Amino acid sequence: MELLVTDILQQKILSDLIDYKSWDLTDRQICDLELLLNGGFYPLNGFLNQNEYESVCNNMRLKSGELWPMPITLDVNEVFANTVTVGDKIVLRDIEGVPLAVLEIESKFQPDKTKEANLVFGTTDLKHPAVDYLFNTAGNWYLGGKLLGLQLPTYYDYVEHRHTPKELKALFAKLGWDRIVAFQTRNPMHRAHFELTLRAAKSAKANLLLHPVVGMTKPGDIDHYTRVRCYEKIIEKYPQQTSYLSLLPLAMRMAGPREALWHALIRKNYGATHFIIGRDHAGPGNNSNNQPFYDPYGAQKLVEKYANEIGIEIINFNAVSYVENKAQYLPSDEVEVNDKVLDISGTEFRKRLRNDLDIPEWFSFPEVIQILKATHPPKYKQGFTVFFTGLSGAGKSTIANALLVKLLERGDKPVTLLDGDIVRKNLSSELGFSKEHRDLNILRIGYVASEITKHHGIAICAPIAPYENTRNQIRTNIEQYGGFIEVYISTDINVCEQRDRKGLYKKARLGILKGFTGIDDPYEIPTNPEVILDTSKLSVTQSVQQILLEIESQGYLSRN
Ligand code: PPS
Repeated sequence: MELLVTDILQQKILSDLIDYKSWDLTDRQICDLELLLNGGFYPLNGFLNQNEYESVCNNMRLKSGELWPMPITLDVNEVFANTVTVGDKIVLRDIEGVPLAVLEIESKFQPDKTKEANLVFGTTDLKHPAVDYLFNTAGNWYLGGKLLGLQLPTYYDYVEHRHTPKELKALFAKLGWDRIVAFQTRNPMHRAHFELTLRAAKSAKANLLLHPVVGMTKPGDIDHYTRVRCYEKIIEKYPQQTSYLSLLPLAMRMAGPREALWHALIRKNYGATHFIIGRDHAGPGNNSNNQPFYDPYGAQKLVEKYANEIGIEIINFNAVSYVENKAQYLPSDEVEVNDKVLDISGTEFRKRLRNDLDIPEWFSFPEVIQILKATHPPKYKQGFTVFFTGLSGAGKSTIANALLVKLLERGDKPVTLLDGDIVRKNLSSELGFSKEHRDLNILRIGYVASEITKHHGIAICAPIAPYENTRNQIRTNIEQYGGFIEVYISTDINVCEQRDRKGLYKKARLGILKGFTGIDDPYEIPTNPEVILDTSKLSVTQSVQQILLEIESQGYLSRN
């Protein structure tokens, strides 16, 4: 059931909006709001209030007793929470400020995040993406209440593949499909997925709904544009008029078993009658001890328990494997002792993609490989960032400039130098040297470098960047797109102070300049830099040579 108001009511609400406070929704909240409004999260009628939240976390049920395993909450920061109170109406807006819904606040509370993490995800390990999100991104206050939907978020990409539950159900009715098996995925589909879905549809005597998630998936996943191009090729491989592709704007939590139950309920809302649960459904990979977060068959076991009340039939599927001597895919329990099973691991597959090596047709369709190869260029075609860090006067700028010249001489890719002083003049002229301002300065540099890297260029950054956490944040962002080579200029502070080219150490010692790095402001030594250089022991040429060798050994520069 959709929560969107009628046009007349919408006009009235829009004229009242001026009196309401506004909350700008985060990417995840926009996904959640869309499914709340379009009925994908039925029976929810808004963001959970405290009672419902506790009931969902503890029992996977709403107060009414209905099954609902995932807390859907509107998290806000303390500053905003302090401006609103129970009974208020607030406007929820998208990133461009378009009002999407009005929330009537019924409940405002501070969650016990540790408890939530343990109950919902079974862990407080920050390697779990949703736990990390909970502790490091989500606000500390939750607002709960009913929603009045004004409009659904607008999309311009793949509009033809996007459907609300109502639209999808109407389409199935028109096509005369009354048995529909839904397949969830957040990855490009290869032959094994194709065979598995085909078998599932055949065994259920049902039509197939490819229902990939295009909202938020696991950080580091292949972007949805690339994936949808692959799905468009795959859907053509199924027997005609048996299968349909529709995109689901869900923000996944990677919560394994609980998530599988949630996925099944959502697919029921979208009109599916059957849902495939495979091995390690919605698993987030390994924890900090290198152990899987969830039992690979935990999802199947949990959903099984609720089989009688979920209202959608589950098709459990073991992994399928390619049996070379039979030239076909078989479920693992049908493989015989003497069969020769072929496999290519995820890591091996990525390596082959990146190095433009052969990927056999039994593993994936050539059309899919072609799309993936185009978006995974070999390393020497990718961009990278060389990120210098070190004290003032350590020699960052000198080496960065010499590296710039060497890279320009080679001419492989366009190079941009983001030196500390240049950035402070052009990008961050209003900033000082407080922790907050330094972080902002470094994050801006990191953002520009990530854009350069994404577009296959070379960024050389040379700020002090004294804080490890901020440097790591930038690394994570840039490594999605290409290389990140951290170069720690380890020159001792005494040497830097003796050099004192700008006379700043002297001023800092005299107390005229406050908060100077290394004197009365901290410098956190990098734990795992790719290169360490002490400019009191190495010449500029030697230093640059070491960096070039590191870049080459990582494969980001061609040898010819
Ligand atoms: S940071 O911490 O990364 O944002 O610093 P950065 O943008 O690299 O700017 C450092 C240059 O600013 C001058 N300067 C200071 N440095 C450190 N601490 C304080 N308080 C300070 N005030 C001014 C200094 O010249 C730095 O340049 P380099 O090239 O590192 O010597």
